Amino acid sequence: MITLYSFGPNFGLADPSPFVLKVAAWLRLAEIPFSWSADLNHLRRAPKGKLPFIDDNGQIVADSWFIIRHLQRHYDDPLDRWLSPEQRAVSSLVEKSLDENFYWTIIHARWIRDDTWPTIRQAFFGGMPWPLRQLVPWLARRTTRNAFIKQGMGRHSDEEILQIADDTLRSLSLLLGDKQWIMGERPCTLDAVVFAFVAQVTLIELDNDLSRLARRYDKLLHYCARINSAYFSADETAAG
Ligand SMILES: N[C@@H](CCC(=O)N[C@@H](CS)C(=O)NCC(=O)O)C(=O)O
Repeated sequence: MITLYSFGPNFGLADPSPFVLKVAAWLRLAEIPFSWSADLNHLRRAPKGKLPFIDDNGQIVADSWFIIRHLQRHYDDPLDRWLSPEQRAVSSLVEKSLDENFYWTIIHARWIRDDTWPTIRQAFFGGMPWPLRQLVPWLARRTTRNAFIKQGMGRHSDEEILQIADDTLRSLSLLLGDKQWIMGERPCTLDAVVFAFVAQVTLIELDNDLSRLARRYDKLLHYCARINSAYFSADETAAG
């Protein structure tokens, strides 16, 4: 049995991390059973200091990219077997674009902008006892802001960051077109990836410039809503 170590449901999604949601969506699309183990404290024992990681019958694998490559190897590549080499190449590059670039536009909307930060702070740290409730979010936000600046996204204005997000969303919407799945009639790894990232800005119960922009892409919005309701139960997406 596979255990997926996660943060836990929040804001109407099974997980507020696109990386955790990517692995969960991949397992659901591949029809491989798994159990969730949701706890913020998993970060302390995470092999790479980040979530997700999995335990696959005693084998620990960390990082969504390595987890999916592990699952592809061990479960006979159930989602991408039918893809052409060109489709695999596109899938690989789009995943990297979302992991390494679009992700930071989500960080900007949640952790950097002052409008959404109080909601994030309350959701992630509100249950901590005083004075940790004051100190930990302040430190976490400072660490995130430093990483955001060092990564490079933090050098752009708010408008430029939205422009970058808009370009990605427009490209994804064009890639999807009127198809049911990104590569045609069957789901593949790229569907898990696109769902995981786009749901974080369309289905998420947060209202900010990025979510308002993303919801204008109604094909992407409906695609995410369809996958979310077909593959995740209401119990899984309800914050405990
Ligand atoms: N490359 C990693 C990224 C994972 C990642 O950044 N996870 C974030 C949540 S979205 C995390 O665990 N952050 C906690 C921290 O950095 O302390 C993957 O693909 O799994």
